[in-house]
Amino acid sequence: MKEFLAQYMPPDYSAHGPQLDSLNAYVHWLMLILFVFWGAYFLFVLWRFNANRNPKANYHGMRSHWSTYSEAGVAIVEAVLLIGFSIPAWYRWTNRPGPETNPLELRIVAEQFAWNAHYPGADGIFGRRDVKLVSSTNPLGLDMTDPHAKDDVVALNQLHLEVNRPAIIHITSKDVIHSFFLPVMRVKQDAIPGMDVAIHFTPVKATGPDDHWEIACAQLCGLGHYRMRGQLTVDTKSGFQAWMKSQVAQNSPAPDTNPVQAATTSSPTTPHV
Ligand SMILES: [Cu+2]
Repeated sequence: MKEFLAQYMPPDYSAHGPQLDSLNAYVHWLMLILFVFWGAYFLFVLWRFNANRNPKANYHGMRSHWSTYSEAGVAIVEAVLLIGFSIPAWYRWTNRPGPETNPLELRIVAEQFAWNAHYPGADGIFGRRDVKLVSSTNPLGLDMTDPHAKDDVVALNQLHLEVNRPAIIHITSKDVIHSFFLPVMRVKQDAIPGMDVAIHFTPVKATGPDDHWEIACAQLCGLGHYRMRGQLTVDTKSGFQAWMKSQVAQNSPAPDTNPVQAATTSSPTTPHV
């Protein structure tokens, strides 16, 4: 089943991805079994309680305790699903990688219709942000008088991560609800204004020259939703550092350009690579 479904899925390059694909296969098996069982039961009932076979209504109904036992069985199965599967999965989901794994921590701030990636820079501390400072050239309202902000890197529609290094991404939005979706990482999380939702995952493959990995918006967020796309690049350690350096060098855009508009009003036929 997993192999069958994989034909219709994007490739999977994250550490937790195979588990998620296995769960997807189990759910499909379960649904297939339920479909066959309930379909057969439906046909049985049509035949068994046909009006020709039962010309007179039965006023007593079922007298066995079969339904009580089956309901207890359903309750036990649900308890196993909750205690045995959901709670451990929830623990893994909420348990962020510790400092000993040297995670790469960054923010993604969604807006109509772009993704802003905010890296804390060499000091590892995010600069202060103030909504009053938000402008076309400062989409995150970064306060440049804050010493922690000086080395921060803000990238538009570009997300660079490091291979085999856990990433912790704090997801939020400036305007409406968006959904941050990295198909090849098996990651999807709503970006909600006023909330900071941290997700974590580990990319296990660096982007090759022929790979085009997308950041998609998976929530209908307005007329420009279809063009709210970015590019995910997973670098090697040295490649990531080189990219960081290049971003620090060009961190101050010219005041008369609006990077969001420039990137998001490009023709829809432009290949997003
Ligand atoms: Cu969106």
